[in-house]
Amino acid sequence: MDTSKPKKTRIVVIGIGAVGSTTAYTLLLKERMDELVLIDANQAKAVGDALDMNHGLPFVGRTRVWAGTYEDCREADIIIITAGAAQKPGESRVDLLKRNVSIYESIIGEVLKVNDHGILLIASNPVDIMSYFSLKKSNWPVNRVIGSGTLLDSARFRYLIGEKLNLDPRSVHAHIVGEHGDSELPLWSLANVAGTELVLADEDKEEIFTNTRDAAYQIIESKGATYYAIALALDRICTAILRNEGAVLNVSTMLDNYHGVSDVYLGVPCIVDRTGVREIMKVNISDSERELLHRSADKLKNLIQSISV
Ligand code: 6V0
Repeated sequence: MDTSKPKKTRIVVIGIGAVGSTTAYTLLLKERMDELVLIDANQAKAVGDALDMNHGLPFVGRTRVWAGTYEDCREADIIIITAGAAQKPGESRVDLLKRNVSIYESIIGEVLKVNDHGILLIASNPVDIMSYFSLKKSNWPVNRVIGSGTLLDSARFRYLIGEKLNLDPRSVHAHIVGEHGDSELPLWSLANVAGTELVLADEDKEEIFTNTRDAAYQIIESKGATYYAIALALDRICTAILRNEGAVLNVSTMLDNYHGVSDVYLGVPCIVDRTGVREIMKVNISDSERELLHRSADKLKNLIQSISV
């Protein structure tokens, strides 16, 4: 009889601000892991959040939650990084770049000292570039460095299509790809409900996509930050990994001749399982979508050059 105890699953969240704390709380409510570790430069915030969440355990279950140190990354299966500066009203995601790169430089360096087997799940913006930087800095296999990409944007897109057609967004299959940001693009050529093409007027499509792309600006304008939906998106990715699902999710990954695009992280449909990004799905796209994808990639490549990775 095998008496060895199964390994406990551990998720570490680094950066316990609006996104990190909401993500941690979402993971806790859904009982995704045995151990949840919170790390923040502002240790008091992590300690307070861990205490607050622990007081809720009698209502949800027996997850261990604590405010930790980088040493706790040693046993981590997934390390979610949401540390960084939040977007200010009117500030573009790319303005955050230089501030966040120096924060990541130190965080990834600390993680690497103790962990060489986990999955890095990157959420800080600009997420595609922070993911690219994390891959280069860690030198981990590409499948284990994942950006949240356009998963959130695709969720917003599906929600808005569902609203317009009076349908449950879970029944709407539609993808936003490219940068998580201003140059993202909708793959209308693939959007469907039960394999049936969407019946939407051009003006409706235009309105749906504009509201998808600009959703973050709208929310930040009204309450300063976005965190509920991204927390659910990060939970979705963690679930696909921990349950070895093989789920198709629009995460950000390194592209290698994807419709002619290489050496850049972009959100595209990927198969996600225990290994991380198991496979990139090379979906058929139209010529105009291909052109927009290239434009999105070129924009990010120019930015990557500005941080000389
Ligand atoms: P926030 O509320 O300011 O939290 C950031 C946290 O990071 C704070 O608690 C800081 O103390 C902490 N922090 C800063 N430096 C360090 C460090 N060196 N080590 C550890 N912790 C540190 O920001 P918020 O939570 O709103 O946003 C976090 C990041 O997520 C930003 O870059 C956002 O732009 C990004 N988002 C990404 C989304 C996506 O779809 N990928 C969606 C929403 C926000």
